Amino acid sequence: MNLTHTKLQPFPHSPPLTHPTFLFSSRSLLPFPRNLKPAHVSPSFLHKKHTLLRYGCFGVSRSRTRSSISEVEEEQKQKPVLVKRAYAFDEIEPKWQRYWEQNRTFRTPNDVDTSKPKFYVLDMFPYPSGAGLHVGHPLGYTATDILARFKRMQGYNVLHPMGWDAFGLPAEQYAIETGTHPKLTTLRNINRFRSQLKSLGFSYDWDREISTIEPEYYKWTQWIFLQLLKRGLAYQAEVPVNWCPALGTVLANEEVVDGVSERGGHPVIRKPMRQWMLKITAYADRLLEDLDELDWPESIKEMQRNWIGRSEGAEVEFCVLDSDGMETDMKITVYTTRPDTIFGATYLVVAPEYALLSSIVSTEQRESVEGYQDIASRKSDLERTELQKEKTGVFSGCYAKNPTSGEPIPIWVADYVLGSYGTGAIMAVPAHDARDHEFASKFNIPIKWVVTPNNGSCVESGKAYSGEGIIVNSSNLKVGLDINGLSIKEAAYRVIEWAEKVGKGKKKVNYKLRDWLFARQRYWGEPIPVIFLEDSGESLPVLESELPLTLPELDDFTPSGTGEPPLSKAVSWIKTIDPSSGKPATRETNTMPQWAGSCWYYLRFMDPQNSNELVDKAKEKYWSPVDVYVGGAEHAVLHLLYSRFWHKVLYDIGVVSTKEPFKCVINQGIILGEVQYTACKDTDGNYISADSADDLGEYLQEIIPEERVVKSGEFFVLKDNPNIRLIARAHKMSKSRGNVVNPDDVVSEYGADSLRLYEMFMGPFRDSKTWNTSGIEGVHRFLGRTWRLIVGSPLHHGAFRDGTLVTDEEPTTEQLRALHKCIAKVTEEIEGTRFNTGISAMMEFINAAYKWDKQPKAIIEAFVLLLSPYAPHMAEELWSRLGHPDSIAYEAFPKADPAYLKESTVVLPVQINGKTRGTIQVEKGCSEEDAFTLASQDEKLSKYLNGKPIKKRIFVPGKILNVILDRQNAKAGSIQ
Ligand code: ANZ
Repeated sequence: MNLTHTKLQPFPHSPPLTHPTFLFSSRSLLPFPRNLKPAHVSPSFLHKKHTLLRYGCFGVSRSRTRSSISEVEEEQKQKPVLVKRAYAFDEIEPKWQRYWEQNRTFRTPNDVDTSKPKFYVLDMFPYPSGAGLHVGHPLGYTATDILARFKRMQGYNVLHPMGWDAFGLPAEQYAIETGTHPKLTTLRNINRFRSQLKSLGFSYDWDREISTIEPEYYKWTQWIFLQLLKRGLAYQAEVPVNWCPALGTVLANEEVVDGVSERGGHPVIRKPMRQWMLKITAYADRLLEDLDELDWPESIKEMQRNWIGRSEGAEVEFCVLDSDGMETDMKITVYTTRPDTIFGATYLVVAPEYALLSSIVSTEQRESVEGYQDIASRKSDLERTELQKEKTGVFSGCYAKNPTSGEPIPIWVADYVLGSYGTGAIMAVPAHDARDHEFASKFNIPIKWVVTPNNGSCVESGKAYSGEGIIVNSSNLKVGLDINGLSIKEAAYRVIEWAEKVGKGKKKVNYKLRDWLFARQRYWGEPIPVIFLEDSGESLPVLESELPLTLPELDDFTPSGTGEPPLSKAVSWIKTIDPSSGKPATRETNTMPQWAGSCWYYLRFMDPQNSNELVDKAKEKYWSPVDVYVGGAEHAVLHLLYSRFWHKVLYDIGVVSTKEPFKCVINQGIILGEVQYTACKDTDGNYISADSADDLGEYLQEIIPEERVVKSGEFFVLKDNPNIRLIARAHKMSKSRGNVVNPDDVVSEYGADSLRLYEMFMGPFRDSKTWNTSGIEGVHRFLGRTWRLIVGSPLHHGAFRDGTLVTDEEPTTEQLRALHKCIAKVTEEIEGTRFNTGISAMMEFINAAYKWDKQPKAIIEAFVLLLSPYAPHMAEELWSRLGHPDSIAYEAFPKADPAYLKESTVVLPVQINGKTRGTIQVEKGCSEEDAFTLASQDEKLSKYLNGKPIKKRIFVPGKILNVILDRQNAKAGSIQ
């Protein structure tokens, strides 16, 4: 697959930068001809700018505020609107993007000097969807870019790559609907993503770009599969899938909504089919233990622990009885974490899909059991457990013997027991398990208490007691077991010991984690490198030397209708010969799931062109592990667990040198759409306050544009009627809501540096935040101020001068103090990934610098270096204007000098006759006399002090100055 980049023209010598105003048509946002000067713009039309930004450019739904904004829109259609550029980002940014591209500035050479420290910073690579980037993408990408640029400047070898997780369902669905080959759609989307990312100035090493759909890449995905197969970690099994008879296809979980197909709403059932599975369960313990070492958010680690779900208990056999109550050869083995409660097991439950069910069910009950099995087959595990409001079940008509009490207990079939966990059968103890209690109460099954609370209080009969306690009612000398009086822990131990002795059970550790279903009945995925001999059906791996096994070309991607994957239509591809026996064989037609390619891509970035190995050993040793991995919290479990699993297998076979792939994982927060204000109205159309709307029962809602809203205390109210409180809510950005912000629009309006800065400034990196257009205007103004401070205001003809305003003077101590404070803060905040507060520090610096008469070069250069990871385009431009011929990207990041960080002045409270009347700012070592002089000169304090006789001064250096006036003399003086 050809992923070569489009050739770029060499960039022309940079033109003088033009006037900082830019004109857009309200409809198209195309620049107006330059000769249209601001003088042509009427003031009323300037006033509309704000409205345009809110409702025109950023894709905020027009329909949702139809009535309120239609008027404004109508006016906008008539007139062009002025948008003020704070500086000429539209010229600077493309210029530097071309420079970086032509000079391959961010290329990490293959032969880096490995004596230098390394920093591998990675984004979760995107699925290149047809919608292009949304503003959520640049949030994480800007953060990693800042880290990459920062570390480069600190002398690290930095690996900062980007690629595409490009197999997937949407391209295939689009192919089915339109006949367009998924490869075409995917490549088109990749091109769009790439150019969008480049327009944001990210410092990726594009020479290392990879895509999971390239045969040179998936050759190694297939190679890993063969290694798993060799070690018995890939196997075939009959596993239930979502089968839609009407569509004749297997559906992915995300294509099934409430038990019907998302497309067409046809019923979907769970049907067992031959599938490839990966034995992730063999790694369950290691996946659990090694979590402790990782610098990951505790919440993700906890989610992974729960997903793996280790539980310790026992398997115990219950003998099935015949209709005469006699023991048969049939046994039901249950899994329990509470063997101590076994005397209280008053019934057994088997899952509807329990394999032995048909052989135990009585003739009378067969019909109702089968009906129940059919209904249960349509439900997902979630619907059967968490979402199920009321327990359901049917009696099997058959009994088993409780091995401890010796009593016959009924066997029920219920879907709250899952076939896929434990043994698919449980001993139900209604006295001590809430689910069993609910079930037993509903079906009138006896409830027997076998645990009593330690404190001697009685158990409540209305619900299960699952706490600590002492065992009661649990002795049967006939079977040699008496656990009465023991704690639940001791009792559990004793029951397991007894079961092992009499051959009726054993200790058992179970995991919630299931083996990974590793096959899809789809076209657009990696072919599974396996063939089946035609005569015996035996499966054999494709030889490693034959990899990659490329995906055959197909014109028809529709499902076959029989459940056979679309690849079964590639008739000539399927037929093959087993090279070792020469026997005819057919190829596997299932493809790998979407997770496959993303399981190991971080390794390929270390050595993307290697055709002999997945990754060169020395390169892997140098770059592993990924130092910082940034992405959405939605990948907390599956992606991160699957890659850890593959990584551990690769570790075991010597391909990688570390036990874990990602040292530190950070989840960026979600960006919610702009806050939407809604007013409530009664049925006559009168506004009512949101706090009283609920009393009204029925009321209408109207979306109110921000211009008509003001904040009042902690609430938002209508500007023209503050009694009307509004509902303010931010929603997830979604196409249907129409609140999606397109980063391209922001870039063309404010520039990439402003977008980058804004996304970092919105709030703490890991928190969810709401989009707010005026926030971008704020950071854009800051960049404009920075530009004007260093370059100056535009000249009379609108263009900016060449070079800068900086002077060669020695900086003053005050200037050095301001700079080093800023260096210390920005460094500390980048290291702590608190990017927002780093920006505040730079804003403070610029505010301070505006008060200086001169801008010494040494100070300004250091500031530009600080700014460069955040706003790299502007920084490069300023750096070159400051006289540096090379890129700023590898310049040393400034270091704070502690000598300038010490606070040299203190604020001293001044008391007059014991009452604090004001403060003065004094040097730290300031004398009493100097402090008093300063106080007497202070505007506020002088009126208490001047001309007044003083009795006493109390001065505590650095803490307080207290002046006691001589009242007596003062009075005497006035009499005289
Ligand atoms: C008797 C009992 C008594 C139980 C009691 C609990 C409390 P975890 O911790 O999740 O592993 N169980 C076993 N297999 C099941 C299945 N396939 N579907 C639904 N439930 C199943 O939970 C293990 C407990 O969940 C087991 O211990 C079993 O109920 C139930 F006071 O056995 B117990």
